[in-house]
Amino acid sequence: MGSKDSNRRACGGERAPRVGIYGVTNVGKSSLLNRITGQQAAVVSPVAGTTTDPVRRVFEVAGYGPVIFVDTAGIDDEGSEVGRLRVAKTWQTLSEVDLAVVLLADARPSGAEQRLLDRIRANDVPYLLLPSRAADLSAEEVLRRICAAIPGEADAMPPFFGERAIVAGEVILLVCPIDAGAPAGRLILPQVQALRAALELGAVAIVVQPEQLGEALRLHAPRLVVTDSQAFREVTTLVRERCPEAEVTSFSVLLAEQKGDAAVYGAGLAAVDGLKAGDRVLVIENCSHQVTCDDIGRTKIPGWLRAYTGIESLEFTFVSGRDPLPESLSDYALAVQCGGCVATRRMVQARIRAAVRSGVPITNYGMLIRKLRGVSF
Ligand SMILES: Nc1nc2c(ncn2[C@@H]2O[C@H](COP(=O)(O)OP(=O)(O)OP(=O)(O)O)[C@@H](O)[C@H]2O)c(=O)[nH]1
Ligand SMILES: [Mg+2]
Repeated sequence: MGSKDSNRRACGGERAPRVGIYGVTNVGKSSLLNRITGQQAAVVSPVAGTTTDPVRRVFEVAGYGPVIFVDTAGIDDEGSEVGRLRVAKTWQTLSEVDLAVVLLADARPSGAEQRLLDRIRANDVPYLLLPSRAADLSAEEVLRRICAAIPGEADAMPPFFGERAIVAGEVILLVCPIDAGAPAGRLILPQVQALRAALELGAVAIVVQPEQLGEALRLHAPRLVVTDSQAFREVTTLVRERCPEAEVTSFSVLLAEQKGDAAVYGAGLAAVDGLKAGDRVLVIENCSHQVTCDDIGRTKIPGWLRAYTGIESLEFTFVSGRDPLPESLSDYALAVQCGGCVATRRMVQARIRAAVRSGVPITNYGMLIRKLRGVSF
């Protein structure tokens, strides 16, 4: 377990891996969760279909760190409409988990279990098979096997500043507006992640609001300027004028590179110029927050897209948090994915794959805003 621990520390360690528990109804999924956490986390009963919504429980594994376990509804619970809804919730969790623990009822997988394994493989989720009820394994042994099977995040997650070889002592300037959209009393996650990554590189991190950028550029010659997407135009203009050798990017573009797929997003961006009257645009956000009047995904992006294309009749659909993407994805002319700061890379990648499979061009908030707000690179 030690090497995984150092892997997770290397990437910041703030994200606990998620482990889903899957199998047919009554196979002992909830009992296993309770046994390994030593808690009554999930309801257990002999009635098939006891677990309905996924149950998530954080558990600190000795010598490893926190793991989020996700207990799910049995995948064969399809005899009723409500059962089918339960199973659909189980399938959704496949885009969030880093490891699937599959409890097999018998030595050989049944038809339903085989379909489960096919789904897991189709979602590229690593999995661990455990024998029926895992009753002859101690909780410690089950945890040991699970932790050994969780892929190291550092292996999968590129560094926050990507391929930029930033040298200790170089200045990274972060532009963080404290406006009506900023949460009270704290920075948002991408800003914290950028600060942390800059410190790890030994860079000199300077943080300003857009109004103080001119003063900061008078005092420092940054190698990299990272701005909130909304201030892209002003920040780029000023940096080009005062410090032309500095690269300007945004938190959302860095996240697009780290968790998304810059090439797919770049190709998706081209679809903006082909949008037509009545086209449908899907806006995908991974966090869930109260919608405000100047909400970036709900208000600003639709407004900027309508203004840029001159097409008032664009129709927008919004997906937030862990909600599933619409069934009829191919009805959309464009999908726009947020940076995914609170999402796992796997979750963002799953959504990109779904769009690509349906032939829907997909791009990212930051890259789209950079285009719509008239900054050419
Ligand atoms: N003897 C024995 N019984 C078990 C074991 N694990 C679970 N059971 C029993 O099997 C029944 C179902 O257990 P659950 O943990 O609720 O099964 P589940 O897979 O979560 O079921 P659903 O939520 O309905 O999909 C309960 O009566 C448990 O007491 C085990 O290891 N040994
Ligand atoms: Mg259960």
